[in-house]
Amino acid sequence: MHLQQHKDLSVTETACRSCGSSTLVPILNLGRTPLADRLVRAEKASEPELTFPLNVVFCPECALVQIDETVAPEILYTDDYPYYSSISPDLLARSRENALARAAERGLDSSSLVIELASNDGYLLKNYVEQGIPVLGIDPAQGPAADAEKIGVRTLCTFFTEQLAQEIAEQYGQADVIHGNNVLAHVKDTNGFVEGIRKALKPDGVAVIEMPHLLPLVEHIEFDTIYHEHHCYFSLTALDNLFRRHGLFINRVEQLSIHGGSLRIFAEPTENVGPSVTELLALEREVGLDSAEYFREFAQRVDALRDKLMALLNGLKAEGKSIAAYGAAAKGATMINYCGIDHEMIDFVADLNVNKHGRLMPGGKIPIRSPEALLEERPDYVLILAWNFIDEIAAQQAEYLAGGGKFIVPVPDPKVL
Ligand code: DWN
Repeated sequence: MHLQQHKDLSVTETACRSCGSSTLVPILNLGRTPLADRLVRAEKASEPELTFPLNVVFCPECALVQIDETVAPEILYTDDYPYYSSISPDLLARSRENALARAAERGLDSSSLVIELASNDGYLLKNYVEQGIPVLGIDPAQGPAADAEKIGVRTLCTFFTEQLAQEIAEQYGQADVIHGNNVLAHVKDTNGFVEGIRKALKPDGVAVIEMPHLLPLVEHIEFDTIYHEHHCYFSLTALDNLFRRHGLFINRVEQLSIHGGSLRIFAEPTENVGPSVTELLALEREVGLDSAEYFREFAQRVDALRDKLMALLNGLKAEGKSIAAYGAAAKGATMINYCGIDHEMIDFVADLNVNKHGRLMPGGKIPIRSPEALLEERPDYVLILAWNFIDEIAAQQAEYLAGGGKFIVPVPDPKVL
């Protein structure tokens, strides 16, 4: 991969992260933005933040959509990286279903091994531990990894690499099942990561990998899911090209509603491609997801969403209405910073994750508080930045809504619910 080194905090890629082609087509430029999960300490509110270009490009050779700036992982995933998977009961339930289904399908037992890449706080692997199935979690975030160990999920607190895969295979044996949810997009060395999956997997094993799906991202204008942690934005077409390059075949795919629309792919060392894959590949070809033309109007649709949201929010402020937000999500940082929303517009952001309380949203510097603040302050409106959890949040905030409060959802079409 040809890199143009500048500074020591990020590099600009001049070649595709998957196939190495240098013919990259720009499709969306979100400008220079702060790091989405680098929440600002209140005492540093007046200090300038690190910002980096957020520029989305398309590779016509292998159909991969990607950003062309790679920020050093040590900068992205600081020791107080705030993301904990177990915050969402819905996500926990889906993860349990996933684990139980894999254990049953594969006949896993005490002689098996299940590995999860980006195992976070043990939210998924704990379901295998309960059944006496050996597990190994891998996650570089110290906080979540420590929480995983507390519930009996053996965890290596480090980044998964091709080299580590080799060491794991020698020390623990190869895995029957390898999970990896919302991690593939995050890795700097995309090819090395997939090659590592193949090396860590038994010849008759299966890699069950989840990632947001590019099709709903474009169809529903989910541009806020674009931030520096996410190097890639995957279509099944691009995934198929990537995995085949490493001797792994996507034989099955499930389409999930989580995170605004995701894929769960089942990749194996032997080719046995089923109809779920051939049908979705055909749909993506029919839509044109493998051509730059498909993305031609995406940038204009993003700007139209921004303009409509800002007209709505500015109108409410002009009427003297108070506005808060819910979900100090990484996607929320992209949303507020691309739209120019800050603490003048939004009084605070409510969030269940206590690790985020007292911090400020990157860029907009909006204070993050507990959800109880919605009942304490009773803002007239709440902008739902974590719109992907709208049902859970509405159920949780029933009292606020019953008292006359109103939600605003920004995606796919900004509106008051
Ligand atoms: O890829 C990633 C996705 C999976 O998670 C990571 N790079 C970072 C993170 O992105 P995100 O922060 O946009 O994801 P979430 O999970 O959509 O963020 C939801 C936010 O909302 C969290 O801060 C937790 C919070 N939350 C809440 O306050 N009440 C979530 C739920 C479900 C709730 O009921």
